[in-house]
Amino acid sequence: MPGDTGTPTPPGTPAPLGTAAERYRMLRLIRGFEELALALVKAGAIPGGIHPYIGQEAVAVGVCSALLPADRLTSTHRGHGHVLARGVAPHRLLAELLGRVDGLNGGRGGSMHAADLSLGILGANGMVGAGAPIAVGAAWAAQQEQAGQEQAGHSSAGPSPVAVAFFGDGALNQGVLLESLNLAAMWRLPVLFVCENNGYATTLPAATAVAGSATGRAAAFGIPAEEVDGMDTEAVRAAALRAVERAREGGGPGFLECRTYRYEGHHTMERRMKLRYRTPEEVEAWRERDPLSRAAALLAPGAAAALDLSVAEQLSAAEDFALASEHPDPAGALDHLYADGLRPRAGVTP
Ligand SMILES: Cc1ncc(C[n+]2csc(CCOP(=O)(O)OP(=O)(O)O)c2C)c(N)n1
Ligand SMILES: [Mg+2]
Repeated sequence: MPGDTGTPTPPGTPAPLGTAAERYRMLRLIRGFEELALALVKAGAIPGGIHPYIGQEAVAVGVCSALLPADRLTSTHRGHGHVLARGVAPHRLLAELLGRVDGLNGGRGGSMHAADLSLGILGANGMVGAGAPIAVGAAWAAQQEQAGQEQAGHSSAGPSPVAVAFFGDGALNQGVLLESLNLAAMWRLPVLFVCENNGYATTLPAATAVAGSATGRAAAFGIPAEEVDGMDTEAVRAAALRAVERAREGGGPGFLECRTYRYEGHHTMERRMKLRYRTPEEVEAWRERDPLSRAAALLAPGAAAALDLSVAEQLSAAEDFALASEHPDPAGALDHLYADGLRPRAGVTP
């Protein structure tokens, strides 16, 4: 493996997020990762560009800090923050964005399809709202397993795993989300729906697209819902802990609407388009509520600067690692498509 990326954590080890310092470090890691990825898009090294998560870090860190190793999550097209906050090493995710063989998924998934089953990450997802039914399925599986263990008389089965579905305000009008809410409520599934309401679906303001409210949708299905300041990691964490603990105890699904904002464009392509759907004043007002400054203020003097330095070193090693990794061999383009190997078309010799 190229590059010195420090002591590797064993696969399947979630990121430690139990202290305010660990949560600050993760916020900084996600911010720095995204800034590095933006630079690499500009340099032409990341095919297809990315959907930057800058500004929304408190949601990923706050929610993931409430999870246990056996929990599962589904992510979105704007998923780097969720994947890093759960514990994927930045050098593996960066190599994935660059399409290299040492990437998290061998460079085959890229930005919108990062997955790591050892961490319960059931995948980022390019389809708006599509992670919700997957999380509901994972929660149903967990509920069935738990019931099976109880029936078999295993009283020490441990806390019941939960599943988290992250999605944006754009998913609020997708039928699949409403179907997922319904099933989760009917079957009292241990699933947490996390709406990252950043005010826009691409360039469409939620204010002109979403009738009623996000929490009102959950309430219609009898699902307890909370509105949370999505720029405040500790507020998100507290709300996520409340919902997750209730779900583990058999109390059924929960729903958080995290009010947040993306500082960058919807996608890196937007930089070239000169779109004007937000005013500079609006962007600036949200930047003043930056989740990193708020998290740094909770630490001892000098602590944030020391963590910034260690993150910068980690990301520099991640960049070296990713850039030194090979591109996949085109001859293997059809590998991994089927569980039992390549099935050639009739009459075609592989
Ligand atoms: C089912 C579906 N419809 C449309 C799109 C095109 N699309 C990609 S991102 C996006 C906006 C998503 O907005 P939101 O859910 O608020 O997430 P955000 O981009 O704000 O993080 C749309 C419409 C898609 N990927 N999938
Ligand atoms: Mg949005």
